[in-house]
Amino acid sequence: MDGPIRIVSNRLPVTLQRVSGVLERKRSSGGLVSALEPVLTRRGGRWIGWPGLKLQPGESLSDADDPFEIVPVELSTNEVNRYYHGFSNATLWPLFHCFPSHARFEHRDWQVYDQVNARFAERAAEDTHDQEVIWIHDYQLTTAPLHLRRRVPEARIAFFLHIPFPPHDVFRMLPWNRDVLHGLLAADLIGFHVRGYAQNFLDCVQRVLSARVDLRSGLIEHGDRTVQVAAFPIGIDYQGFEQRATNTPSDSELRRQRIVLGVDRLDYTKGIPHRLRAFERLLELHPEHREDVVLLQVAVPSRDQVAEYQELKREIDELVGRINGRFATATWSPIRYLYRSVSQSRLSALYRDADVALVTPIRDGMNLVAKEYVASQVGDPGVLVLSQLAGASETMREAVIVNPLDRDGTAESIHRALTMEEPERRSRMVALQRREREHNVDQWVEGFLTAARTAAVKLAPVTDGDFEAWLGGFVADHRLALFLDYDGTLTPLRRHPSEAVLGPSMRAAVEACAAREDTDVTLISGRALSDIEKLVPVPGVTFAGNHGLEILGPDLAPFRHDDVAYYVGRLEKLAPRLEQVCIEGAWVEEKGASLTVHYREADEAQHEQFAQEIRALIQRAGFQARNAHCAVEARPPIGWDKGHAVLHILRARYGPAWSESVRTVYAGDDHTDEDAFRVLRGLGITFRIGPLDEQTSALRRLPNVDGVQALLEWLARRP
Ligand code: GDG
Repeated sequence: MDGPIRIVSNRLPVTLQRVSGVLERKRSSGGLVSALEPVLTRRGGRWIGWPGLKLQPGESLSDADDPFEIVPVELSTNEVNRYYHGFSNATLWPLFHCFPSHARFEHRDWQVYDQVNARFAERAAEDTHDQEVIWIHDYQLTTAPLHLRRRVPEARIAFFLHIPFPPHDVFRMLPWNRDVLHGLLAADLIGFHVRGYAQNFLDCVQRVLSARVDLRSGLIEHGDRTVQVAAFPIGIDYQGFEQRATNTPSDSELRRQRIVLGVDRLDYTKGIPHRLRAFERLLELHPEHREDVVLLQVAVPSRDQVAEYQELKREIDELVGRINGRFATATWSPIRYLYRSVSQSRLSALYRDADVALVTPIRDGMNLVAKEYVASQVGDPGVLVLSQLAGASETMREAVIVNPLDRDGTAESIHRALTMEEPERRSRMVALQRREREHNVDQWVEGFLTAARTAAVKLAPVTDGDFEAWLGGFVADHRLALFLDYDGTLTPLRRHPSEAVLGPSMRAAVEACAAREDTDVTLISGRALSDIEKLVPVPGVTFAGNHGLEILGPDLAPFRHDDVAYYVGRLEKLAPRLEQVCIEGAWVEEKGASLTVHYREADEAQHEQFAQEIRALIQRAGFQARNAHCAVEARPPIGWDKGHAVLHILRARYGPAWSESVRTVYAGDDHTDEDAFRVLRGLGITFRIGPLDEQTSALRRLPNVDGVQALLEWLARRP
C-alpha cells in the first residue's frame, strides 16, 4: 500500500518568508516535517497547512515540480496570535508537557483556536474520496477531527499527537478539556508515540467524560462508534541520514576536538540550561576533560515571539557566557553555541563526528535527534546519552539513560560516555541502529495507515460483570428507586414522537423490574402524562409527565404543580402563533402543561435559524425555551424540572431521609435529564445514554437503548 496520502498539520513542509518584498520558500523546521516530508515526497498526495504568511493576490505557494499538492490555510495576524502563539503554544504545549505554570488560559485564545481548527477541517474536507484516510497531526489541531466529521460524516479520520499526553491531574486543569477530548474522539484512530501517553488519554476520557473504555485494548465507546487508541512510536528516514553521513565531508577543524553535541529547537522542554549546568559540573568533577572536550550546542530559534522563549534565550546566553568565562583558556572554550539552524548536510556531519550526543529534554514526545544521531554513526561509534523523560527512552534502552534534573548524575553519565571503551560503544550502537533501521518512518506511516484503514473492533457490549462492578454493592440489600426517561432511553429517537413505540423485549425488561417487590419504577418524560401512560402500560409504574409537572403513581398523592393551571390557557394561545411560523416539516405538539416545536423533518440548513426564531417567540410569551433533540420546548417558568420531580417522588414515597433506605438509579439521554443527574450526584448512580459529544453530570454512560435494556435485565435479575 504505497498510495498517496492526505496530511493536515499546522505547518506545511515549506514556510514562506518575504525578504525585501520577494517571496522565499524555506524548509520548515521541527520533528513533524522531518518525519513526513520524505514520505509524502515518495508517495505523493496532499498536504494541508499554514504557509507561515499571508499570500498576496497573484502569489502562489506551489512550485511546478512539487512532488505533492500543497494546500495553504491562511491565517490573519489575530489568528496567528490567538490560535498559534496563544492556545497552541502558550496553553496546550506547556500543559501537555506538564509545565502548567508556563500555561496561560484565555477564553478568546480558545475560541479562535476552535475557529481556525474548523477552517483547517473545511480545507481538508475538499475533494475527499471514499476510503482515503485523512491524517490530522498534532496539538494545534485537536478539534479539527470533530469539525471534519460534521462535514464528512463517513470520512476515515486519523489523528496523531507528536507531543506527550499528560496525566489526568494536569489535563483537568484545562478549562476546555472536554472540548479537546470531544474534538479528538471524532477520529477513528488516535495515535501516540508511547503507551504511557495512550494510557493517560484513555484515563482522561474515562474520568472526564465518564466514558466506557477498555484500557487493555485501547477502545473507547462513543455511542454506536468505537474509537481506537494506540501507540505508534515514530521512526526516521534512516537510510537518508545514513547516506548523508557517509557522503558528507568532514570538518577538519572539528575533528581535532572531542565533541559532545546538543541539537534542539530552543524550547524550555528541551532542558538546555540543565544540560549546560551538567556539562559545567562535568568540568568541575573531571578536570581531565578541560581543553579536550567541547559541548557544541545547536539551538534552532523557535516561537521567539512568546515571552517564555525570549526569557529562555536570555538564560542560555548568560549561562554560556558564564561557563565559558569560568573555564576558557587562550586556545579552548568549553561551549560552542550556535543560535541558528544548520543545513541538513552540516547537521549530518555534526552527528557523525560527535563522540557523544546529549539528548536530555525534561519532557519530549519522542525526540528525533536521538534517532538521527544513531543513524549517522557510520564510523567509529559514539555514545548516545538520553533522558529518561523523552518518549525515545522507552525503546532506545541501549543508550546511557539519565535523569536530566539530576545534575551530578548527568555529569557522571557524560563522563562515562566519554570514557566508554570501543567494544561497549559498538555493542550499544549496533543494537540501537538495528532497531531504528527496522522501525523507520516508512514503517511508522504504513503501520499507522493500516490501522487507520481497518475499522476498530467494537468494544464488547456492557456485560453483567460491568453492572455488577458499577451497581452490585450499591443496590445490594436495599430498595431500589429506578427512574427512566422514555424517548432515546427506552426507544431509539424517531423522526416523529408517535413512531417511538416500546419494543417487546424492552417492555418485558421494564415489567420484570416493576414486578419485583423491592423495586419502584418511575417513567419520567417530557411527554404529557396521559401520553407516557399509554406508551408504557406496565402495572405498578409511576408516571411523571411534562418533566415532572404532573405525577401519578401507586402510594403517591396525584401531583400537579400549583402554577400549571395559570399557564395552561396561555400555552393554548401560544400554540397557534408558533404554528403560523412553522416551516415545512416543523410542527407543534401540545402537551397541556408545556408544548414542543419539533423540526427534525425540516430542511437541515434552516434548523438553526428556525430554532432561534421559535425560542424568541416562546420567551416573548413569558415561557422558558429549552432545547431538546431537534426540538424546542416551551415550559412554564415555574422553576420545576426533572430534578425537582425526582426529589419530590423520593421524599413523598420514602420520607426526608430517603437516601438512607433506598438506592436510586436514573437513566436518561436528554439535556432535560441533566437536572436530575445534578440532583442525584453523590446520592445515586446515573447513566447518560448516547455518544460522548454532550457534556453530562451523569456518573456513567451507556451507548444506546440496547445498553439500557441490558441494565434493566441485570437489575431485574439481581440477587
Ligand atoms: C516534535 C515533538 C517528536 C533541529 N535542528 C536543526 C534541524 N533540526 C531537526 C532535527 C529533528 C527535528 O528538527 C527536531 O525534532 P525533535 O523530535 O527533536 O523535536 P520537535 O521539533 O519538538 O518535534 C518530538 C517530533 O515532534 C516528531 O513526532 O519526536 O517529541 O516535540 O528532525 O533534525 N534540522 C536542520 N538544521 C538544524 O539546525 N536541518
